[in-house]
Order: sequence, then C-alpha cells, then structure tokens
Amino acid sequence: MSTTLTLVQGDITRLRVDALVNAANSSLLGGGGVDGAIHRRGGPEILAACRALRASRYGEGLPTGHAVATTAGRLDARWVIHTVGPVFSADEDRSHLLASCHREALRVADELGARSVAFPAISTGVYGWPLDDAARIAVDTVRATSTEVEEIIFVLFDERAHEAFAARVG
Ligand code: AR6
Repeated sequence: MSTTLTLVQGDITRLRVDALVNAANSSLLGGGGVDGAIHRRGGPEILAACRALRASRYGEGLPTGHAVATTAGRLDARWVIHTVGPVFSADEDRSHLLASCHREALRVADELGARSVAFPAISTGVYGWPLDDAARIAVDTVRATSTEVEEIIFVLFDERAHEAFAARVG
C-alpha cells in the first residue's frame, strides 16, 4: 500500500482524520501552540487521559522523540498521538530526535490501525527549529518510514511554513 503525502495550510484541530499528532512537551499536561489548541478544542478528556499516562507508564514524563496515543476527545479524530520534539540547538545536532518523533508517531498510528494522520511542523514554534531544516527532516523521515498509514497530511499554520514544506515535497 502506498502512502500519499499532502500539505494543508491551517489549523490542525479542524481536520477530520483518524489521528492528529500533537507537538507536546514531556509533561504531557499541555502548553501553548498546537498543544494548547488541541487541548482547548479537544476538551478535558484529553488532559484526563494524559494525566492517567503520567500516573502509570510515564511517571517521569514522555521522553523526547517518543510518542503515545490518547483519545481525541471532542476533536474530529479518533486519537491524538502526542510526541515531544527536541528543542533546537545550534551546538548539538538533535535531528535524530526530530526524525524519531515522526517515525514513532507512525509506529503508534500503525498499532492503532489509523489510516490518515495529520502532523504539525513539530519543534518549529516554541522549540525554535528552523523551518527549512525541520521540513527536510519531517518529509524525508515519513517518506523513508514503512507504514500502513495511507494518508499523511502536514498541516502548516502559516504561509512561511507551508512554503518550506512545499519546497521539500517538490
Ligand atoms: N495548527 C497547526 N499548526 C500550529 C497550530 C495549529 N493550531 N498552532 C501553532 N502551530 P509549537 P514546538 C504551528 O510551538 O515548537 C508547546 O507549548 C506553529 O506555527 O506548537 O514543538 C508545547 O507544550 C509551529 O510552526 O510546538 C511544548 O512546550 C508549529 O505548529 C512546546 O510548545 C509548532 O509550534 C513545543 O514546541
């Protein structure tokens, strides 16, 4: 089965897909950016599920580069897959962690049986990753990952991000 790769400009919380990927932090307890938007629109069920994860498997938090799923609450999706992107560093190459977020999110999607998955531009907001480089890592990683997911949609919040991803997708 081949996977299609699509770009959309807009708000990821408006999408109707099987799974939305959240650019979370390791606390799993919410934040700003995409994370804030997902919790606001998805409602308290998502936070309750995240708290349950913190009380069980992820007592120390979700490590950078890992992914875990919860309900999508009131969103038009079945699941939210939370992943923690790396904070950009000019001194240390953390690209493998950003790649890992994309691979792990698709692995979790496969476990769930999700066929359509929407990704935001992980790490390119608060975590400061330069857009062109993040687009390269995100697009190349999902293309190189073997998955049962049929449709991968990158949802870019603004035109600049959309252009960066479009340049990479070609
Ligand atoms: N839909 C799609 N993309 C969005 C949306 C949205 N509703 N809102 C923002 N973006 P960020 P990070 C874009 O900061 O860099 C949070 O506080 C945004 O323009 O959400 O991985 C977490 O709790 C940017 O291109 O995530 C963490 O503490 C991209 O999404 C921290 O931020 C990612 O920006 C994670 O930082």
